[in-house]
Amino acid sequence: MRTTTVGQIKSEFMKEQYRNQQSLFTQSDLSGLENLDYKPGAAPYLRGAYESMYTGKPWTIRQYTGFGSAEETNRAFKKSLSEGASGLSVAFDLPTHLGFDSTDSRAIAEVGKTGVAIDSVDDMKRLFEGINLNDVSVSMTMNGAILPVLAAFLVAAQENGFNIGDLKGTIQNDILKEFMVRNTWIHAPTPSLKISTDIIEYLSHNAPSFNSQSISGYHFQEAGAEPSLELALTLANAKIYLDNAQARNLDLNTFCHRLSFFFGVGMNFFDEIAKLRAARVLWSNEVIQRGGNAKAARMKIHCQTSGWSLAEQEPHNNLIRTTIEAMSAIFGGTQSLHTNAFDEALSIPTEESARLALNTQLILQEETGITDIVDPWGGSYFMESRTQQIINQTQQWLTLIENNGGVIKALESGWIHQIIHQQALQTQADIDANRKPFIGVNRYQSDYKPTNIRKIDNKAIIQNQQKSIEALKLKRSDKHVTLALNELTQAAQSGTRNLLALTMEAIRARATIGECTNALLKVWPRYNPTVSFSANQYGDLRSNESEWHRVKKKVSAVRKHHSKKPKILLCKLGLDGHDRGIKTVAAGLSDIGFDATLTPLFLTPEDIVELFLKDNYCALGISMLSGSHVELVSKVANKLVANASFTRDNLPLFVGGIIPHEDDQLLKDAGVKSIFRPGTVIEVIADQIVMNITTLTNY
Ligand code: SCA
Ligand code: 5AD
Repeated sequence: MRTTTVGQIKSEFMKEQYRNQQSLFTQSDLSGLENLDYKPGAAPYLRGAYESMYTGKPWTIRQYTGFGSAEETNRAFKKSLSEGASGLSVAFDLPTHLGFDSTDSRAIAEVGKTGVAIDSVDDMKRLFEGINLNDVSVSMTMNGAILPVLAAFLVAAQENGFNIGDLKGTIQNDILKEFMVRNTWIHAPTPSLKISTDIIEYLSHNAPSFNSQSISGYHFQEAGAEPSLELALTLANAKIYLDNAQARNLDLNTFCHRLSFFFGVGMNFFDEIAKLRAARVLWSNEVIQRGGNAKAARMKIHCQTSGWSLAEQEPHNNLIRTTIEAMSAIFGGTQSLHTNAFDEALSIPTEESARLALNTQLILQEETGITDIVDPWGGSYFMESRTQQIINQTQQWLTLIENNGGVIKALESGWIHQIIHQQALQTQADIDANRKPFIGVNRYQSDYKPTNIRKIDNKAIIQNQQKSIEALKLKRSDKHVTLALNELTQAAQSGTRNLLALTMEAIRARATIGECTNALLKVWPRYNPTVSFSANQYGDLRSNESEWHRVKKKVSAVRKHHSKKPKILLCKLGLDGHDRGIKTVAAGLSDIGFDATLTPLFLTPEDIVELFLKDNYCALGISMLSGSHVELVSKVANKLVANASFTRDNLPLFVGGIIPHEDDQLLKDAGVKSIFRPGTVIEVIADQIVMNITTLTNY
């Protein structure tokens, strides 16, 4: 088999087209296009999943929401529904994603921060209290701790009087992209895939109206992938899920119409529309080729506007970006949509920013007339030919993935990580070099700063969760719980029984999310792969710029002085796995002259301090997007000051990520020297580090 190294991939694959090469399209551009004669609602669905599209039913307004306790998020859900949302979408906190109870020492800093804390079926009942699950469909973004969380949802619904056969909703259940980009896995890929198929099997038999997967491209886009790579990876993963379900003798025409899709929609206005049209064609062809019927072959899509396209600088500009991205999703024929809040790069949304985000959709849906026309771009010389180009480009990517051994091998070899990372580096270099315009970031800057940012103080939440877990444990039969958990462990060992059905029994007996996870961890321990970055690409893309060279020389002076490159340790801290930023920083710092080491994910402050002290590092860089920077970074700083020859003043500690300005002083008091927010170019980061390590630490 011929494998292609990342470096061998032709540059036209890697390069985004910020501007289209051809500026006028005519009838001749339509010649030879295959899919133009089909109506919307008919395979291959290029023109839409349904015949009447939004004239029959507008897309579902489904805003991703979750923070703090189940009660607080329940209030936010009801507010969203009363303000015009038509579906719900749950954001869980990181401990829940990774199967830790809120009382676990590894969870504490992050409980309720970027999503809602759920420890048990009782929390889940509080989350949906007063919400009619026969009317409102609920999407849950859950992949790692999917068994106990989905089990808690189903049991809570049953105990609240709903029949699970009537429930409508979606569970993300897309574990492959977790290993590729999103990073909230628990077990290794093979057992994780077994769990995923168990869920498809259980839901298709018992909850036939529930979408058993939301196969995601969105996270590839957020990690750096361009539209056709996003689409190719999504389809490659989807084919594995089909293979696995079919290998278990599930009938394609019974389960396949409940596999749904999820794409990111960025600022590449036309391509994003074309991508959704292309996606439906490619999926339809795949399913029909496997013997599926037209219903099975209909791709249904949820979209979320892009987080990466939004800026911390002049955040109100983000309202405009999000509106434009939402229009692409709608013109592309999405079934359901989340529009990001404008304060995205600062924190999770406030009540005000959440309402504006929702109103963006209401205005598009009710004021513009966009919903009156089915596939308004149909027949456009440009759009139809662009759709075909994206189909072709995606097929080329799929072939490339096959040439690299298929998606699982390409994942294991690191090839997929490299490809996405390299596209991210390309885009970041183009933003940093002002080749890709980013208003307020690399041109037309201003000093405007918003004041109102949501902050989660989780002390009270942790106490409440603790009390709820104690109350749960008091009223349950421990014997019954132990039996159910043992049965779960045995079933994981034997591999022959459906794990969702068994987890539901453990959850019904009042086992917690953490206890169910631990029962599985006995057989399938936590997976912990290394994280890598690509050297030389980012630097090559910046090599024409004087500022890059000026700072590179400064780093080089440090190297000469010490006869070796300055060594920097870079890490994520805690349970947050969003690593596009830190990988870009690692690549950039490495190219500008540092000896950069990137740690594995999910390290505790103790782990980081141990690693840092083990070697002769001159600086420690921590990337934080989880809102727990004050607690966790302070812990690292305290431990370094306590254990080593550092004082707060000479601690070579640097933090990057989503950090509200009001926290700057707290971090600086702890010993942090510089804080880098999204949009900071590498040479500024490198310059600050060099300045600090040479003047403060006499490195
Ligand atoms: C709709 N229907 C129509 C119709 N339009 N029937 C006839 N004519 C039309 N024009 C019918 C459908 O067939 C369906 O009925 C019902 O109306 C509901 O429509 P739908 O299109 O299925 O819409 P919805 O129920 O909203 O489902 C959408 C979708 C689902 C299928 C995409 O999977 C979904 O809601 N996904 C959301 C995923 C999500 O929120 N993810 C958030 C990720 P039947 O069902 O009877 O056919 S957030 C994330 O991951 C990022 C952050 C992070 O943490 O990383
Ligand atoms: N509430 C609302 N939106 C959220 N996002 C992440 N967590 C939340 C939350 N708790 C959105 C942001 C982010 C994307 C992954 O999802 O837009 O970029």
